[in-house]
Amino acid sequence: MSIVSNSIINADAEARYLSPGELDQIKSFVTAGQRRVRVAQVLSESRERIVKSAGAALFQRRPDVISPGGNAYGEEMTATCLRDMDYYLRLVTYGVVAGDVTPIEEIGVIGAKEMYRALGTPLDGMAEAVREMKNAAMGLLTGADAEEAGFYFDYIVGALS
Ligand SMILES: CCC1=C(C)/C(=C/C2=NC(=C\c3[nH]c(/C=C4\NC(=O)[C@H](C)[C@H]4CC)c(C)c3CCC(=O)O)/C(CCC(=O)O)=C2C)NC1=O
Repeated sequence: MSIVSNSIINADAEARYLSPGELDQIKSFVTAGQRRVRVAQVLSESRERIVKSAGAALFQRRPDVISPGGNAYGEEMTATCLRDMDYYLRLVTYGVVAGDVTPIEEIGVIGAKEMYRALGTPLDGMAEAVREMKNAAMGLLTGADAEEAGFYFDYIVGALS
């Protein structure tokens, strides 16, 4: 949930106006808005490139996942693996725009480890995939933009580890 809706829910629960502290936080959120939208645009527009190059890097580093017996072995499974990478990149853009990890947490983190364990998908491979997407994204962003996006990639890596 964004800082705006969160502050409103908290304030309204006590039937009060937004506090000066809450308004300050909302002010920084709004001030950084253009940057966040720019970052989300770059990532969305470059999604194919990011997933493709990160996938290649992952399979080079972890040939076992696409080898016989590997979870992503075979054309269909490899495509599903790349699809999952695209899912997490999409969630990064949600986090960037919201300025908050909650959408990522709700859509792609809660229950994810259990799900991947049940599927036999190696969690360290999944985390490595997100790390490789971060690397690819860092090549397209600089300074505060890179830092902003990096935070959400790191959050997912941490959550899947
Ligand atoms: C947006 C929220 C969301 C997520 C996160 C999600 C993940 C997700 N990944 C799945 C499968 C899968 N995920 C992978 C991924 C990989 N295997 C590896 O070895 C690699 C490390 C990795 C790629 C980096 C693979 C290969 C499968 C298919 C496994 C199977 O069917 O046996 C499945 C099982 C159903 C299906 O095949 O679609 C789900 C639900 N679905 C969602 O809706």
